[in-house]
Amino acid sequence: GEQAYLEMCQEVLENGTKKGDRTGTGTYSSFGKQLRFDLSEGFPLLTTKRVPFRLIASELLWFIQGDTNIRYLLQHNNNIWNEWAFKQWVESDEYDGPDMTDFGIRSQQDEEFNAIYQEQMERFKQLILDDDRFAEAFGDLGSVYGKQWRAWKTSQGETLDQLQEVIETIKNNPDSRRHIVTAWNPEDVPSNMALPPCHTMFQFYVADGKLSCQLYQRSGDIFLGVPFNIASYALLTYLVAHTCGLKPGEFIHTLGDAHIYTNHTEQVKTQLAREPKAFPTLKLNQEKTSIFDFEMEDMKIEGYDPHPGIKAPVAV
Ligand code: THF
Repeated sequence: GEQAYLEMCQEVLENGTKKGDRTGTGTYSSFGKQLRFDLSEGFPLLTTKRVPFRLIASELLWFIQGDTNIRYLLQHNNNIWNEWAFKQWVESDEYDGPDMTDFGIRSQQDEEFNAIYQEQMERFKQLILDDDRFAEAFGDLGSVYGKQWRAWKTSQGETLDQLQEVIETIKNNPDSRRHIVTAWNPEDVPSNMALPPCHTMFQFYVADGKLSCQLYQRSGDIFLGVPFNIASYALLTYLVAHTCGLKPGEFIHTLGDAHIYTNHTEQVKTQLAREPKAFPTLKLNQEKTSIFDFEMEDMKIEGYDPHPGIKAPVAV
């Protein structure tokens, strides 16, 4: 449960190696961690800080629908993928605004630059929402999750719907040991995508009428990303179980490079000083029978009483 998450935070802060990273921020990092959540004990939305379920649900629906364009996210007032699309724009020939080199790190260190960056980001978001051609050119993140889950490109030039197929096999051959969806496509890494997938593959497992899921995440941003990732895969497991007439079992989260960004240290300490509460429950619209028909209003969190949110900058 949540205690295991907090222990992992503590452990990485105390014993993690100080490591540089792609984003230039710096991290404390450990390799090979695992968390387990019993989904029958509630929905694992962390309580030691508020985690916005709305953003997790709209991001997951975006993946499930096979969408890779941030326009859908912006229409749902979800800004968590903006920076990666923005980067494609400011690095293109079409961009005519002020210099945005290393905007991620500079916006955190230089207030004057941050104001200019925010202005360009607002302009970017409006264009994505209002201009079809612009959205097509710069809103698409390429071969990210939605693409690999729903329309994996084969060498024959056809597409494979991994999510649909895994659901069919769970229904027809539950004992199979091949209930796998992979997002890691070596052919597409690194040139065809905004960011190579962090959630490289997941496997389902059926026993005693319950569906479990294990995720292998190659890289995990413990403070900002991991609470999202836990809730996201828990929600996916609930939705697939619902579609297959099974009860949700366990979610097992296996992490490769598990890291805390050095500029999240104070936030993590604040969180560690808090007492976890009971997990909330997830209510799904029982009238919908397929994961592919779910919309935002079909998923509700009840009994969520977290400690306040804790703000932190995201490394780009
Ligand atoms: N890159 C990094 N550095 N960390 C990540 O967690 C991450 N993701 C996705 C892709 N690249 C990543 C994007 N997911 C937030 C949460 C998840 C994200 C990105 C950002 C975030 O900032 N959450 C805030 C709330 C934001 C808001 O309210 O708009 C939070 O406080 O939780 C790993 O999947």
